[in-house]
Amino acid sequence: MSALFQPFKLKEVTLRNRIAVPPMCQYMAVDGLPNDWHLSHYASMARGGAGLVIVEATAVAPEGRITPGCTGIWNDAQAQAFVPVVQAIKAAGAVPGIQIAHAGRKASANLPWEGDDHIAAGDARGWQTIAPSAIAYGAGLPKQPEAMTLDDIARVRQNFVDAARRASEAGFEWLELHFAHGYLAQSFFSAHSNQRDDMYGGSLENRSRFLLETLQAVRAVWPEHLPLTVRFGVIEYDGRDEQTLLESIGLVRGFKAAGMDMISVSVGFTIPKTAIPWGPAFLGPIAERVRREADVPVSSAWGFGTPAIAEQVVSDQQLDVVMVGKAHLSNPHWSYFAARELGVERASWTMPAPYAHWLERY
Ligand code: FNR
Ligand code: 531
Repeated sequence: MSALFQPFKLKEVTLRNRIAVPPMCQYMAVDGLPNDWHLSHYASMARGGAGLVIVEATAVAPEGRITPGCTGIWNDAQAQAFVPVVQAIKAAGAVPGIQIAHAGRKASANLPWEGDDHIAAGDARGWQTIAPSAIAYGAGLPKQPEAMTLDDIARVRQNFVDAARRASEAGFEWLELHFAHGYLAQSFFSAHSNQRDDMYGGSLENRSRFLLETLQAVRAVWPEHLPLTVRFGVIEYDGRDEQTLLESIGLVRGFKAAGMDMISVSVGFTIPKTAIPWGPAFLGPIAERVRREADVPVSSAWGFGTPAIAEQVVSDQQLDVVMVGKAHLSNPHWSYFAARELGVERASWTMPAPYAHWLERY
């Protein structure tokens, strides 16, 4: 029996298998509005058999986009434009998820294929960024952010709440808060980027405050019967890994106590110069430790996109759900071919009859 192709129930939602398409920016939106690109992109991976399809980092406010091409859900027109995407994912048998985000000091960047750096000051395409402290990310993103006032913090927290309500109204059934990858929430947690001297900076409790307050506020509006998850960088590979992991696992326990249903374990990416041990499934053991020590269901990503590896990490109970990203860009039907490669006796189970009938015979 394949562990990867067993259903997974979280709250009142059941995934048909343990394969998730993680959020992957498409940079194809105008004014934050999803369009036919997003519709065909997300529908194709749902059609390919994934259990869960999570829509890319979608900004809760205009200045929270990474690039001018990022999606947003800061207004009702954007939420309405996501409805066909939600319906297409569901029609293909997958669960529609969305990640809501604020890019903080990593915002106002060029599209990756246009040069991965900040849009030059004075260029009308860009905007002033905000962050816990006026400390630039560095590398290709030199522009210094403005340190957020307490009013800014309250406003952005409310932006997350309003975005969650719009996501629910659009029909999404799985919500992921983007608290990872050096964006705003992660940058509150890390002392590399947060050097505030008020209640949101300094101690571990203060550096955790924005994340916990935002999770609690979103939990209050996100339907109780639907999964509320967090993607969080639990390690930075900056030479202080054990300390960061202990602090992070403590915060994950706090997320669970505040109503989080599952954690997506990732890397902090807070500063440019780190020693990330890139390689197949390198986060597996880290995710397993978080799963065990915080006693919470986990997913993770980075190099799990080989059927045998994906099967192994679920079978070994390192992960509950495997996120397969880039492999889905080259093959939206990745899940179907994984089923066949793993000899899942019901390969057609992951592919509807119009395709399966012929694929299984000729
Ligand atoms: C990403 N990733 C990412 N992560 C996230 O939390 N929100 C996002 O919107 C994006 N956007 C994004 C765009 C592109 C083009 C890539 C390649 C990646 C990270 C992604 O979800 C995943 O963690 C990584 O791609 C690693 O998984 P794979 O690709 O090794 O399976
Ligand atoms: C992070 C990434 C780093 C290195 C290789 C692949 C992916 N992602 C983070 C994404 C944006 C694109 C780069 C987000 O979290 C929005």
